[in-house]
Amino acid sequence: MLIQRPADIPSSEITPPTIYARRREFLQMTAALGVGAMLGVGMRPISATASTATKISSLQDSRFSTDEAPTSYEDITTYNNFYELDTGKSDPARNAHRLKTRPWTIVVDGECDAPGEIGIEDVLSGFTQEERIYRLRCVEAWAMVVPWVGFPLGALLKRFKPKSRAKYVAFETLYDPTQMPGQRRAVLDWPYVEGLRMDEAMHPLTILSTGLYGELLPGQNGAPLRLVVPWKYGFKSIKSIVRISFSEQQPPATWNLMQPNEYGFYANVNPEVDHPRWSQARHRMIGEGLFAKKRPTLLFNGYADQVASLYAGMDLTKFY
Ligand SMILES: Nc1nc2c(c(=O)[nH]1)N[C@H]1C(S)=C(S)[C@@H](COP(=O)(O)O)O[C@H]1N2
Ligand SMILES: [Mo]
Repeated sequence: MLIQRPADIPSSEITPPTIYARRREFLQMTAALGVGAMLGVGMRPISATASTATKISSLQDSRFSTDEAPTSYEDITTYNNFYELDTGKSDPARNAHRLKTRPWTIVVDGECDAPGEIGIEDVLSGFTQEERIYRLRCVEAWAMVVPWVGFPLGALLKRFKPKSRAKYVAFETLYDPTQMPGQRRAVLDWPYVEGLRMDEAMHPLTILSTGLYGELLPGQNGAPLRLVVPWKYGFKSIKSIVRISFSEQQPPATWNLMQPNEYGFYANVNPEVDHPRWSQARHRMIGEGLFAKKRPTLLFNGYADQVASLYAGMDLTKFY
């Protein structure tokens, strides 16, 4: 969430030669096996990390995907905001190995008839995993297009039978300074928390993500389970979730608590509402380089047809 410095722009826009070499090997291998046709959109070229990543089986394509070209796997996994793994954009990728994501349990409680918990393996096998290519926009005027793997948050929420008085859903990230070195300093008020209104949480565009590019999520992107809300600024997409609670009252949200005049609870992408320290009217695509032309930002990040009705009658300059 810090102001972007030119040094934050990754140098990974050029695919390193070793990756090309491995990709050639892989192509030769798959051609020999007669499975070359399997290499389609959404499959990434083999890279140095491929050997450690686990493929997610029986993936379905989603009708909610954008047809924009996805950002490279390298950029998506090396240019991150995850302050628990430190504040530099390349720090999370370096520190992700400290995060232990198995076993992993998510507690679901609060205003519901069937509170309980669910293990990550049951999340992976119990909900249909879809590939959804979403544009995610961070608040500091950069965006990525990410082939997420995930499933609708609403499908999980329903299992715990929310009561009718539950008007909001609160989320909490793991707190464990032994695994998350960033939590040893009070950069933020730990644990990271976020919230959605119930109708936002139940909206089919809102997903819990378990992976990207067909593989399990890397730690730096919020393994093993993170939120993705494509019409909101990036900070709403809370990572490494351990608790989900239904509540009657609007729950606290880390950045909103920290700087309420800069980060609202709603955080809907809105070109007309500037951040006090920068314009939000245009944005840069990560991977296109510093000198590429910025693009105009769209209301609700381009998802207005699907979500504008959720905010009918609300003054979006007040509820930013
Ligand atoms: N727990 C936690 N979740 C978090 C953050 C964080 O620091 N801690 N950063 C947020 C911000 S500001 C952004 S832009 C996105 C970045 O997600 P990405 O690294 O997968 O692109 O994660 C969000 N979720
Ligand atoms: Mo962000």
